[in-house]
Amino acid sequence: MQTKTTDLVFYQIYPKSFCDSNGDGFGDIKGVISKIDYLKKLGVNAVWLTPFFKSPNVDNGYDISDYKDIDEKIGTIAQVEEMIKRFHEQGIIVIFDLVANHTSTEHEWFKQSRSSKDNPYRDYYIWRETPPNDWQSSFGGSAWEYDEKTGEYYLHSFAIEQADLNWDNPKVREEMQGVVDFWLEKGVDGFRCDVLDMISKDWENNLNYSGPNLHEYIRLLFGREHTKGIFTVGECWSANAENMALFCLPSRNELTTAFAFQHLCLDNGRFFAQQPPLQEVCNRIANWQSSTQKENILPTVFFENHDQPRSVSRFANDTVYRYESATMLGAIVLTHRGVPFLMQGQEIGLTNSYHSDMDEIIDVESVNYYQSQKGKMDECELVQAINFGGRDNPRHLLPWDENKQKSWIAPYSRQAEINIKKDLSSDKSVFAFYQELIALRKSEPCLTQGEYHLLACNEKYYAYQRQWQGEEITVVCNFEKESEYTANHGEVVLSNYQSVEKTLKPYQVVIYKK
Ligand code: ISL
Repeated sequence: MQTKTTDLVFYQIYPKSFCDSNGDGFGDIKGVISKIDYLKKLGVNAVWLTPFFKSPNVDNGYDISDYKDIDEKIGTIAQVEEMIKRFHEQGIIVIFDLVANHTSTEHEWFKQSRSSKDNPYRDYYIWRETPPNDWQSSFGGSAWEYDEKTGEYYLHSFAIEQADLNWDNPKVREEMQGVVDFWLEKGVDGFRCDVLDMISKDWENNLNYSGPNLHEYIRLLFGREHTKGIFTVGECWSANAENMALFCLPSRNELTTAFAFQHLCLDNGRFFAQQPPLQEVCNRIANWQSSTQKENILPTVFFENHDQPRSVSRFANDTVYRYESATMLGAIVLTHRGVPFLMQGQEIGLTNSYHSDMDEIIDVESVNYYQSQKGKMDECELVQAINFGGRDNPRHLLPWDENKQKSWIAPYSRQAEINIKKDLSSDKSVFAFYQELIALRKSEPCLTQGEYHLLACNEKYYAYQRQWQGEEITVVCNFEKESEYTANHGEVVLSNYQSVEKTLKPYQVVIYKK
């Protein structure tokens, strides 16, 4: 990998919804290839593609039935290799998703495993005569599913159709090393590792994550001679200021960085239609910045991914101040210390999508929640909660223009008003602001190398500095109300309003340099 880790700016591609090259309603690899120019123009130099492997798609590709083959609607292995080559030609690195905790129940390993208790694959999964605990599936209901054929229960931390692998079986570890190597040989530069801290369970303390062998298992994947230099980012819900270094200190040969979620856990649960206070969200980012800096490790910086509602709707204003909100949130992601990640569509300020007809909602988590609450909760409130927090929000087909296309998922409800073509030709283009932010990050080592210092995070604004070799870049993010800000931080290098006055406007961001 040639680009220095601190210089990376990631863009997350959800292949099924990025660009559909043949009009069958599914985004595909050819579509991705056709838009490399667009990503180059934006300025990103790294992409993460969510799973596009063979899958029955109960959980949109996170239920893999063959790790070494790809979904035929999305393309062929030859096209994937071509895509990697084309990205590399443009100086863009490519990481894939490694779903190591579980497979689809349609995976050959599971089919064998469930067929009899003495099948050689039986121990690839976690079987018990009776449920040993009351673990719940993330998507609702017990995490233990009774299987009639052999009269035992298997563990599924997610959907019933996603069985947890038994990492304590050395064969499973070897298989997963094989998966990593298979894609490295095809040219991929690294992996985003799905729920990585769940591959070792802590049975003793009754936790389905952070078990005693977790770090050893991660090193088996990424601490091998040929895997040490690759880029890896773990999705680690248990990552916090205290344990982050255990995952990411370079000397440990585990991960390059990790996604932690404290700043996205302020909603009182996913289906609770109320914005968390932006001040608290920023406070948590600030804490994360300070603690990782102290430990000398690199954090990630992000607001969105394919599991999160759109940030403008969730944290700011998605109507009159949509442009200002989207650009201010973009500035936060792109001016901190660490590795920034953008979700496709964030670069044009896509909002949540509104659907009153619940038949249009298809994500397994939202559907399960709707079924479980229907009749118990007020229907309007329920619909609102699902629209506000549901995982379909980031997954609609990317609106390249105003024309709704045939699609596997309902189209984005505001496509006529918000789409890429329109944004690119607008005076207030969110894309153009992101371009400027990324260009600024590339041209100012202070933003990639500099130290982070919190100036203030109060009910009015969040202000912080980056400092490097005598240079100083200050970022002031005003929240929803006008507020006075008189400190002088030097010359203004970027703002999302035409003018910068003593009174900061709603969602105004100002970047100063001294
Ligand atoms: O979305 C969530 C439930 O509210 C999260 O807890 C989510 O399940 C968690 O972030 C793990 O996510 C990852 O693994 C899941 C998959 O559905 C998500 O899309 C993926 O990002 C199971 O593979």
